Amino acid sequence: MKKRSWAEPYKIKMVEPLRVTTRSEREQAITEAGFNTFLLHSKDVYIDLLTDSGTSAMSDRQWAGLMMGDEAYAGSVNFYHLQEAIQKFYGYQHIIPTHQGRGAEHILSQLLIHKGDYVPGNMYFTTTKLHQELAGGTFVDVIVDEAHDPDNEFPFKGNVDLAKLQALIDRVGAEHIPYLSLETNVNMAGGQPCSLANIRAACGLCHEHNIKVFLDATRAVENAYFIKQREAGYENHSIADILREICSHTDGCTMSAKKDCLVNIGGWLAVNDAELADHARNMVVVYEGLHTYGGLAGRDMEAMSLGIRESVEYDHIRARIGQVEYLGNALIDAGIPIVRPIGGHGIFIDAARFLSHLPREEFPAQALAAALYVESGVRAMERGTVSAGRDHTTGKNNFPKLELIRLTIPRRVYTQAHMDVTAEAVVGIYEDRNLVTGLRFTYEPKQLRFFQARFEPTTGNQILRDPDTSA
Ligand code: PM9
Repeated sequence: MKKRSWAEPYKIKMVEPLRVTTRSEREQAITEAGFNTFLLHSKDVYIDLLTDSGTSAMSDRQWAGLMMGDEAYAGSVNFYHLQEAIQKFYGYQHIIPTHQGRGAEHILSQLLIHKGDYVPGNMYFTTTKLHQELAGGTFVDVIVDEAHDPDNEFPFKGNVDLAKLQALIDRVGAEHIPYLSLETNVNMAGGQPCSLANIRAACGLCHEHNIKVFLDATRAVENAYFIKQREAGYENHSIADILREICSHTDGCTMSAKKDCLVNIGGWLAVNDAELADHARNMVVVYEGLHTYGGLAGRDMEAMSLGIRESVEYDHIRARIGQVEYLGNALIDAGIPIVRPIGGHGIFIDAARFLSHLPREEFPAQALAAALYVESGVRAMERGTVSAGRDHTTGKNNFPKLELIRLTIPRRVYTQAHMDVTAEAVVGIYEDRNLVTGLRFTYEPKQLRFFQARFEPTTGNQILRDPDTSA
């Protein structure tokens, strides 16, 4: 049979012009931004692949939903729509809206973690781990070893290593483990999924020991798509059914709705335990807003409830992940070292191999993100040593096994032509990669340093000398 291509399952109704800059404008912009792509002004960015968080395009139905915002302080109709959508598609009973994902992480961590506790998780996420630490806990990585190897093609690199989890239980005792922090489509591993068999087994092991399981459901729909593609027995299940099954094994979830749920702001905490829900409602009114809005406008909750319904449509999720695969395959074909298999929300380039002439102490991933911006106006995010921060006890840099930059694809925003331009830019730098210089800190914030840190090149004053113009 002849190959049948898919195309984006939407047409464009409104456009937002992009500004194309010159190389010297970009050199000036990145220097002023301290070689940190987080500190660039978005007006200076051509294709913005910093994050898929809050950057999705909403549908016409969602924009219409904004007009139906009920901005009552208490009991907004939009809260009940949101609650209904979460109960239907995620299956949890009690819903506490928050301004975004970290608001939910804060509440959950403060309620369940005691000083001296251990929180196992399938790889760290920056804000999640920090909230666990601020509550007095210590994060313990229990992801499978395959996740740390960018070339390993294991289809479920997000899986929990049950032996590592058991070893932690044996070492510290179940009473010092408040919950397993289980992330779907693990962000820092490259957007890699967990299998349902593994989710079932990990949750079973925890529940046997009276340990709860809280899902980071931020990209659970993308995980559900990979289960449908890769896990035997699920090929004929709907995305909605798989999502429900994932959640059914857990005790609740935190959610950054800025990703899967197709909105620009929002989050929620969901739990099945009525008493825990009560405690969470008491906290949300202190830190976020009333328990029926949690820091959100009524219209935001309406857009979210509609986004949840759209997110599980097969055509949507196939095209969303298909676009990421399109970019990934273009880079693989050009010989660029990327994390494989291609993940769900972005392409993760192995900066340590790409810039093998730079030592880890000179932050190759940070340098590559800056160089890519100078080369093309494409903005990527560092996901390596700078993101990993310092060890709290020794004060030394953590050197994670993965030193990556992430080209994150916003949902329903860019076309395949933008993916072509991005791939060409990466290949352009790869050809001149030895010209990229390392970086050192000029300012290092104490927490979540990657957001606001500033750097300077270790040699010379340019991150990437243009071979055509430099002497
Ligand atoms: N993720 C991302 O770009 C946005 C901030 S970068 C620190 O990937 C997971 C798996 C996330 C996530 C945010 C959050 C926090 C929790 N879990 O940004 O607070 O990927 O809504 O969510 C970002 P909020």
